[in-house]
Amino acid sequence: MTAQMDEKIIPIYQEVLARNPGEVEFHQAVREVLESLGPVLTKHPEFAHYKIIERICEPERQIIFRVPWVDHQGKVQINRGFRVEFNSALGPYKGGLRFHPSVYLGIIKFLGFEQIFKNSLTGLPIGGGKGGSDFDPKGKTDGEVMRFCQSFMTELYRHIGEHTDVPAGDIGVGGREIGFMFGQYKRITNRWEAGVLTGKGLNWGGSLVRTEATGYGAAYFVDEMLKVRGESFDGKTCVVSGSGNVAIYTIEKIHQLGGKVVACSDSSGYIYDEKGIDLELVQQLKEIERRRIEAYVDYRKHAKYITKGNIWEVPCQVAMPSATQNEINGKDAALLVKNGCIAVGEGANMPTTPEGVKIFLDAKIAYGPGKAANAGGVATSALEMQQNAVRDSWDFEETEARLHKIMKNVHRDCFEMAEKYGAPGNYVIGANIAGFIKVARAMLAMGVV
Ligand code: NDP
Ligand code: 2IT
Repeated sequence: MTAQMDEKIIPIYQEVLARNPGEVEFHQAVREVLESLGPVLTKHPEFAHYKIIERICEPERQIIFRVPWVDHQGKVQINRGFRVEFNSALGPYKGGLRFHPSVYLGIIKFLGFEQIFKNSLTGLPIGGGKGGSDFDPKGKTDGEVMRFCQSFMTELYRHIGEHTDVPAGDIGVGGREIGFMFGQYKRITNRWEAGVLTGKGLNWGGSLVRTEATGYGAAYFVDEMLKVRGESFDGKTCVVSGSGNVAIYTIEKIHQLGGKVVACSDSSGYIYDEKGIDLELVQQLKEIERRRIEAYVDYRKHAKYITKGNIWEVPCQVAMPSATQNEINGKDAALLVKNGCIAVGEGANMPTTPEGVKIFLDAKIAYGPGKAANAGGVATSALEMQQNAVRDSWDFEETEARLHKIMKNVHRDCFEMAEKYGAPGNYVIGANIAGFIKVARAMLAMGVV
């Protein structure tokens, strides 16, 4: 496993295991944070006295609901919907909705738990939450997706609001789904309440740069880690897994910063293009035509498609996992390091297994964990909320400059906190402690609630 857990914290973790049986991803996310917190409790006995860690591990509210809808053949379908409102010490619950067949409570809870610390790291007033459904948007018609989203919102609307809980996108939820959900929320409540959802369209309350924000932010974070080491993206060979929202804009920013991305993927396989990925083509295939990444090689004959291939076998200096949880295991991590990888920035949430994280940390490469590296998406959601609150919209340059500054600050806070706690260069410890302390202080101030 990874680091040792402090003996004061072991019973807390055991209680989490006992109270949440079978939720393995949630256990993994909690363990990774708790392993960093021993020295914090030693320094701050008041956090232990007021059971801050125990309270943070228990969601404030968990909502599970039926989502019935009618498919294009007239058949009734039933999915399960979730919203876990984890922690509201710093602001309204904030976090995305994931639509993917693998979704169950353990995945939503791992994501919601991570979101608490990520949102804290942004420095903006947002609490942590997450939601979603086991609905699979793949292969569904626009009409089916609309009816599903309307049914989902017909229950969710009573739990959310601009000052309560503000959902956004995640895997399987992008601009199309946010539009259908916003339309249904508006209809049911008779309120044009922009701040209830983020990731909206640009002509109805959305913010410029939100679409690009997670990928851009992740590349900025890696750029900061490289700078500390006297390096830059310039001329570096990079690999970005996934080919969805986060992957696409990670590739774009890496190319702007002088790197060359040679491979990206979806759940069926990966493409390798030694000349550098043609991003316009990927966008056409994925964002407009909604096709598989395999189609890339129909247009770029020199490129290769490797069915069911492992993208981490492609030698690179910078790796940015941007698909899903646990996509890099110990063997993949060892292979990346062996092939000369010097930096890993996680666009996805928890994409590296604990064994993989240990290998990156032991090799002392620059490793930016998701809750820090991918914070740019939710940060720009918070900027969207700010614009909505004052009925304003900022231009692209201003919004991107704010995102860039936020990512520099997230990097600096993690870096400095790691040094302060005697673990220089360890962004896992830095992110966990910096994210935790802000939430813990707020909870302490608010009493036992
Ligand atoms: P998208 O739905 O746009 O794209 C997801 C991509 O990952 C697709 O290429 C998909 O391939 C692949 N993928 C998804 N699930 C799996 C799986 N189980 N196995 C293999 N590949 C998979 O999602 P996003 O780009 O928005 O999200 C990607 C990651 O980034 C997630 O971990 C998400 O939590 C995280 N994230 C997203 C943010 C955002 O603002 N959107 C913010 C911060 C983090 P396929 O089409 O074959 O399923
Ligand atoms: O994991 C994440 O941070 C997101 N999916 C974005 C959440 C948001 O509210 O913008």
